[in-house]
Amino acid sequence: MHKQKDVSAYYSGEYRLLEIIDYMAKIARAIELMGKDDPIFVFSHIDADGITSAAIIAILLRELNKPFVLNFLPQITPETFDPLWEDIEPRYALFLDLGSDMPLKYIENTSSVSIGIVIDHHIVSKPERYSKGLIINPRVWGVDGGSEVSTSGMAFLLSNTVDGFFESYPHTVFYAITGALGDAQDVGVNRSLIGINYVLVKYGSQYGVLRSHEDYILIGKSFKPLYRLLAETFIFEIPGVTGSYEGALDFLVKNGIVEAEGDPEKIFWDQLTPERKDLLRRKLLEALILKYSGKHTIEELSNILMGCVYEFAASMDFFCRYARDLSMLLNACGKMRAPEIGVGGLIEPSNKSIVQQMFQLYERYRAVLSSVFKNLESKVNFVGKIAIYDGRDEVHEELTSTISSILASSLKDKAKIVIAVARSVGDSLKVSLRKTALLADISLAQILKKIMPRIPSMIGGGHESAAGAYIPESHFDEFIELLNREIIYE
Ligand SMILES: [Mn+2]
Repeated sequence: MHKQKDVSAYYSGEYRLLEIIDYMAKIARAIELMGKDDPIFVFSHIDADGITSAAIIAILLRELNKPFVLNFLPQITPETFDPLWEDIEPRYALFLDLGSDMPLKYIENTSSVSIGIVIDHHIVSKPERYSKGLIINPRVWGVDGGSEVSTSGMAFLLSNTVDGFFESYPHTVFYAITGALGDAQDVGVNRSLIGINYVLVKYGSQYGVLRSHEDYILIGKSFKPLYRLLAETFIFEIPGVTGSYEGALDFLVKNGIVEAEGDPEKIFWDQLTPERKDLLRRKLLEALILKYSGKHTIEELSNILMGCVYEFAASMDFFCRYARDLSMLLNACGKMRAPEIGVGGLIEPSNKSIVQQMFQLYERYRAVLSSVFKNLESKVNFVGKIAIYDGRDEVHEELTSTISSILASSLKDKAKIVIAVARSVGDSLKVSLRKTALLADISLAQILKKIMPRIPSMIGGGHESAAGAYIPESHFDEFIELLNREIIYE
């Protein structure tokens, strides 16, 4: 019933979706050859895209009766990955969302490997002929892996070439969309998905698995009571509401949206009548315009809050109604170093205990972040114009990027560079760097490149305004000093 053609029928772009799907069918046949004598080792990234991809592939491998072992990694670095890889001596390997070039190198240069598959959407070098590595990356076909499809979408297309897969697991297309949203690929009009992602939305809608419509985008609205939803929405600062549960509840009662006598824990966004939603919308805009009148018009504010919502509609019980909410839950699992809980929930959505653990991880993630931000002042030190959050004894390394991003916005008038530090493996520290507008024309990636040769065993890289590095603890002060020298006259 669902021939592969069905997917491409929705794609009017000039990209070669049919060609991609044909190639996927070949890869699916290669998978048939794998895992007969030895398990397939699957390595995946710990973010929402990696976790949804891993779930789709795990469901596929289980369906094909293939034994497999799933491992999650924050990234592939020789220090952490080599010992694992050498210990396993895999015959079959499958890499998901972990980049393309590095995994291919491991596959090609390891004698024990007989077939290795890489599914990814990051930038890839010009493809060479590989002897045993197979690569599925949209960029190979000229499709923009940054905005048009992520690893989860590619994993879904691959699985969908297997007969009966979609009939048995229609919800996997919702996972594909969730991965794309987790990677911020909602870059179309009204924050909609584009390209192959859009094809997948159409496909899922056609078969009743999902619905998309426009509404306020308030992340968490399917499972947070309304007052918490407002207090924990940070895209704007709503005066008196953002960051305060009491303030948010007052706001809702005062404006007649929630009754004072009712139990606030039981009132959710989706239960509001259209009239009340409208009233809430107006009151929110009134509060926002007081604060942002110089910067935004009321239409702009309303538009920033509005966007495309992707809703689960398959006829099965599912614990999370919106794809954006699901991507946030999965992301929290990864940040709390428990991606296996996230993938478990996706593989077995009816398993109440594992789903409950997902929500607990999200709550813990929020609690960690809010405790970090509560005592922020006392934990940030300045060296010149560098603000340093030293989380060595507070947080683990997965949290440094979130912390440095948020700090960079709150310290934008005080610091040129904001860094967050945590312990990593061995004696090394993970350092996450963000620059602020005070540091104009200089790229963090460039600065790191300059410093790197001077600090033994440092690895680092990144972009113009966001970067990260691993540095031996004994050289940390030296690193800060060198960093300071680089920016002192900027
Ligand atoms: Mn990704």
